[in-house]
Amino acid sequence: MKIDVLTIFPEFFREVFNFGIVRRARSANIVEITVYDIRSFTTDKHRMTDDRPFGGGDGMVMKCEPIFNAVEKIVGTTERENYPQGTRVVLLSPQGRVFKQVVARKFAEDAKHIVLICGRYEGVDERVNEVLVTDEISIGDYVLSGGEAAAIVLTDAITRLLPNALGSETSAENDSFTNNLLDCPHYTRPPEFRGMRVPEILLNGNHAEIERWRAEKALEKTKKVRKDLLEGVEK
Ligand code: 9WO
Repeated sequence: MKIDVLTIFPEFFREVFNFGIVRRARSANIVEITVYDIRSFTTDKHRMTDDRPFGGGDGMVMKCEPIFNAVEKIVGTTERENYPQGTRVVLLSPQGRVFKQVVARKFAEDAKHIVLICGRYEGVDERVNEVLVTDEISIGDYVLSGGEAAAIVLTDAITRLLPNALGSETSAENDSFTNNLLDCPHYTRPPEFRGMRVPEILLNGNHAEIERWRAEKALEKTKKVRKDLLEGVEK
């Protein structure tokens, strides 16, 4: 899988992909992540990535041209219909459909090449969305100062689902959300800390009972804080 990030703040990504599962997946060539500076695709003297909004109003809008140039260079074409099979050009935006574990799974399965476009200022010229973008995606109902943090979220969530990314010790099957449940509580040593005991059942070595306890706790927690997950309704 190839993941390319388009941003006016490439420095933002300097270290984030150098830790844990993502770092290991990169080392093992399971994923290749490249961060591109949108400014390097400008052609004007002042290397402008933004300009004033048509129709007036506050703030600036990101220009089409450098983003079209970037996609043309990186994907090979600016015609969505002609993208190589498995190409996704994603615009991170609060106006997009909401990113969920099922979406991460779908991308990890089908996508070969993901281009993540990070907006800044008041937004991106809509012609980018109309022509280049295959998926407009939001990571949740809040406004950020730009798409960069969202691009990190997608990259992390998708990379860890790629075949062999997790290694043999762990599996994505037990992850929260795989079965529409939140995760169960976890404990480690010591068995008593400042008077707080680890639940006895986890210490007795009966794995069938432990699995039953974990399932029960996961369900309890989900009912309490995320009833919508159980009802299968969007919230
Ligand atoms: C601002 C705003 C205010 C009220 C109602 C809707 C609104 N949408 C926006 C908006 O899209 N602002 C963006 C801020 C403009 C481009 C940079 N910003 C941003 C936020 N980029 N990406 C996000 C974001 C948020 C959640 N998930 C993915 C991306």
